[in-house]
Amino acid sequence: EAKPKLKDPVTVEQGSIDKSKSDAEAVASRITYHAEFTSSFSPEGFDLPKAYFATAQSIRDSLIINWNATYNMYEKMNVKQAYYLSMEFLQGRALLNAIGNLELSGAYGEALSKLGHKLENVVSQEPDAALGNGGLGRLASCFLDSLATLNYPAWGYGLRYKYGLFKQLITKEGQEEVAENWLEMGNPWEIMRNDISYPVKFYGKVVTGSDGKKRWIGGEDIVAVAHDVPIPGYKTKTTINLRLWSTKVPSADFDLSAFNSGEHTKACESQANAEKICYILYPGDDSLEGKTLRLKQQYTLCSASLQDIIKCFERRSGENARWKEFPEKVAVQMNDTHPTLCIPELMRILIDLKGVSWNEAWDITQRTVAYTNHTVLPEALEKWSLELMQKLLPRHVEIIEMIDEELINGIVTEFGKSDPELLEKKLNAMRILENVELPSSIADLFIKPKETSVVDTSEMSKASDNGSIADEEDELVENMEKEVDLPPIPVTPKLVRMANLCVVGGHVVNGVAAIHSEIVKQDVFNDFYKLWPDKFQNKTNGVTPRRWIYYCNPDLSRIITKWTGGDDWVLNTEKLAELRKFADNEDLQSEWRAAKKINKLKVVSLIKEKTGYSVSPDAMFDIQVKRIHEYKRQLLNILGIVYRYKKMKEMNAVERKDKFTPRVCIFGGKAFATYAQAKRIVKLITDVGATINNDSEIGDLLKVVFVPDYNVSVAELLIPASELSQHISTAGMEASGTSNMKFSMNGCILIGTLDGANVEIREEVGEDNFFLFGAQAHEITGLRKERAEGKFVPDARFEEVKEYVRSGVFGPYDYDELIGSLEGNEGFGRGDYFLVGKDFPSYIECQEKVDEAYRDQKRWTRMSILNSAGSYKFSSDRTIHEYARDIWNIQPLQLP
Ligand code: GL9
Repeated sequence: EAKPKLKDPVTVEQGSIDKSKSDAEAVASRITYHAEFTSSFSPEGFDLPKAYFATAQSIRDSLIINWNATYNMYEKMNVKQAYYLSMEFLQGRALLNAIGNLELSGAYGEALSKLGHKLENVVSQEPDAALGNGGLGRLASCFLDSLATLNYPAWGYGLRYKYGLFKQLITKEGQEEVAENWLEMGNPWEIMRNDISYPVKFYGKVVTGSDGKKRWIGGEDIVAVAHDVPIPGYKTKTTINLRLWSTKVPSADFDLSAFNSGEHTKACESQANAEKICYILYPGDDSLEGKTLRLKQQYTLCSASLQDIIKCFERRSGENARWKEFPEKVAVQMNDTHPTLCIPELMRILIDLKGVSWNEAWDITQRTVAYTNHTVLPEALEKWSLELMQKLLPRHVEIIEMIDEELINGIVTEFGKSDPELLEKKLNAMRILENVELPSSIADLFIKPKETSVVDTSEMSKASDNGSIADEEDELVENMEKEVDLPPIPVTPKLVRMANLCVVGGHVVNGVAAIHSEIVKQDVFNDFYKLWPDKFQNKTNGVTPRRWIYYCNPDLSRIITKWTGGDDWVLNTEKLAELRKFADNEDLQSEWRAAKKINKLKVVSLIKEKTGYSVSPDAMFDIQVKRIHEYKRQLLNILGIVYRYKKMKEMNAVERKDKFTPRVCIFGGKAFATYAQAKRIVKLITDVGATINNDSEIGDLLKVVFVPDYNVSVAELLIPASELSQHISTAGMEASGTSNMKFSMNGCILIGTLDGANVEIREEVGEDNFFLFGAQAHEITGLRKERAEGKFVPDARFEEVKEYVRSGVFGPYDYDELIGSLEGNEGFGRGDYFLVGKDFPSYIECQEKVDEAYRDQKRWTRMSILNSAGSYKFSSDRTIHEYARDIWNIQPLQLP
């Protein structure tokens, strides 16, 4: 684009863009005002980056006005408020969403075109706010959108990471990671609150005062500073807040004399130490330093947020503040176990600083907090070294020990001492502390010596679902392995089980899809469930229809609006069901296909730009995008493709065309930086792509592309263009999945296992409109056992495909470690733990059905329409209403 100059005189308009003036003129003058006065760009020119900042700043004014109004209303009304604490928020871009929610799209489009730019080009200047990893972080962001839209009094709390989730480069070697410097040019969406900061302490010691009270003193002090990100609701003034903490040293802490005597690095050390807490999400935790940093991050989030919440409670309640009423004003939701320290932190503040008794503090804490579980992978359920925690948070460990002791007493009371074996089993499963001696009165019941835990040495345990804590066991075992001759010494590190603490300390535990919540009750936390059945709930995930249909798929949205008779489906997704009655209507069908084609064309360009490959928009777009993980089985997908390719090569051109539907197989997703097996999968996909895409015999019949650096913005392009999407995890392992919902909403048909939310999606869209394959969750344990006993006979087609990869058709890389993981019976790391071989035959047979269905475009379009129509349950608005009603007990409150 040419660089237009700013010619118009600047008019300064303060206050909100009122509706009468919300025309292009008013908006344009607001943008030019910011280009001149607020922007951090040089005065000449008005290029795209500058246009983006000025545009964002102009809409930010309106957001601030609404933010303030919302805030003041909450202050005045003193209603109960929910606080969503999460280490991750995957916000993506904000500009289009803000303009759209304020119903200013037309005005902004026109204004920008007057100023020489297209709105869509300006919008695409914005870097993604990638303060998250995958589904868990994106869910948090969808929830904020729904909370604001539905006018619920609620805030999000997180950390302001200086670097977003890494940028992924795809090179000849596979994935490479580089830092994502998303704040480099500044962030127009945040308001730094210099007046809102809290001290956060680490290390030090606990002393008991003459009054018998405990005090945590000494140690390292840092300060957490608030950065507020306004979250506008759709078609409402309600603008809630995402408060992100950054860290620094207390201002008095600068060592001036060291600096003046030339020790510059030393003088700046404490500053650097404090700031690095918020450098990146999930810093590598193989080292003790890495583990310490992660624990500091978690504690910073909990401590700063709770201090803020408590201050707000005291301010709003004034002189009437009564601690036992705290849970009537405050609901704290812990997004997974990362914010577990909320529990001992709230206890500490109440007891040590506010003088509340232990029993009352415990009652308040339990009634205030609730916990969402997002994964059943045992290696992803966080456990922290007790020793590390004791050093970093000595007072919290005392409190956790107390809670553990009370839990032990409770378990003894419940189960009695008459059956020591049962009692021991219960204590082992339910205690918060692991490998920590029991009080002697109870330990005496068990005569036999304590068993030592079995140590898992596999790579898998390090590559947990969210890159979570690989505990000290790994380190110790690695060291042990080096001393070849010595028999392994049993290792029993003392650990704190964060999930158990969450279950004990909160009033509700919820899973994120029906099948997952059942597994949570029947398996992961079964002992707790039997004891407290009422504590356990299901809250099936959802996604915001604003971002995930309305803004990312404008062409489809227009069609939906036309055929459902209005755009109220954006708020009431139940309206989507009305599309059902037109599923066979030829006019709708052809409009539907045309919209898909437009979206596919955008992706054709994206693929060309990012990978250099040319793909045909007439082929079926078959997509799998999600974090790369063995349980998500990208390996099954790529091996299916390899099988397809091999069969094609064995046929002549006519046979090939007859048998196969042309496909573009698209992959995207990041592998955790230290997860070697996941990185090998990325490498295999790109190698297979390089071979197939350059095979002139195959041409447009099959293409395989890996779109680098998958993130929210890329998803917004890929999802509307997809026709088939893959959700093929080993049954029982994907807690929910949320992209499956987005795909279905956008008229994409799913191929998947009966796992996570797939189960419910299939129920809603109808069995005929979902491609199902694979073993079921209840069969998995048996199948694994069968394998381990050497009873599994692999399908010949699976053997053939592995052999083909090993033969070097796809290049010289040694795939033995990857393919070898699918072989043998030895359990983790080998022995096909994720049952790729078991599901392979049913997967490729299901893919043949997909080919057949696609050949009949009428049938396919009908299936596509029925997916959108049946997806209405998966709006995060529905999910949020359920949380508000069943867990938080909050009511909507709207500005006049
Ligand atoms: C996850 C689950 O794996 C997903 O199945 C689920 O949809 C989301 C949201 O509930 O939570 N749990 C989890 O730890 N992650 C998930 O995506 N991980 C990341 O987000 C990195």
